[in-house]
Amino acid sequence: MQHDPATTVYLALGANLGDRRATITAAIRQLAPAMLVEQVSSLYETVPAYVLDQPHFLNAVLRGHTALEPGALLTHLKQIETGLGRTATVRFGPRTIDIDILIYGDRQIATNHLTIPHPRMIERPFVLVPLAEIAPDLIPPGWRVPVKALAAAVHGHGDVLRKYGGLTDAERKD
Ligand code: PH2
Ligand code: MG
Ligand code: MG
Repeated sequence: MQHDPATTVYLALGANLGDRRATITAAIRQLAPAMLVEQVSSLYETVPAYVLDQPHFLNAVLRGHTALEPGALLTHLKQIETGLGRTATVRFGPRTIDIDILIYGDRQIATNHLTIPHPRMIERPFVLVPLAEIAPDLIPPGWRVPVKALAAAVHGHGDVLRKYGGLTDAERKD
């Protein structure tokens, strides 16, 4: 049997400083060649969670395939964040770009610096709504219900304000 070394992963992207759309687009392009991006959700304007006194976010979720192990993927994502001007600020505070691993295949991981599936995605409308757009029937490892069930519960909450189209062809170009 042929062995496929690539694992399906879901990433969440968020930005609330600078040109949010340009930064998210740049981040997605920089995932290659380490990750093949298969589908990107629409971009959503969202109300900030946890730290309320900060600008609105633009959020998206994508599905990709990678041969990188979780730790190496995390390092790659941190390098992209740094290259796009991310600097250390307060936890949950404003940032030019945030790229989080939501799901890594069927793996459940809990180490000091990485917990997968993402432990707070379950409570985040700004993750659940875009994720349900591209993977409504997905049941994340350890969950009992599909993403769309939880997205439906938070939808209309008012926290996910507006939906923009996905990336244009020009934004996608290599
Ligand atoms: N990210 C945070 C904290 N709060 N709120 C929204 N709406 N979107 C985010 O991506 C976000 C947030 C820390 O990662
Ligand atoms: Mg985050
Ligand atoms: Mg992060």
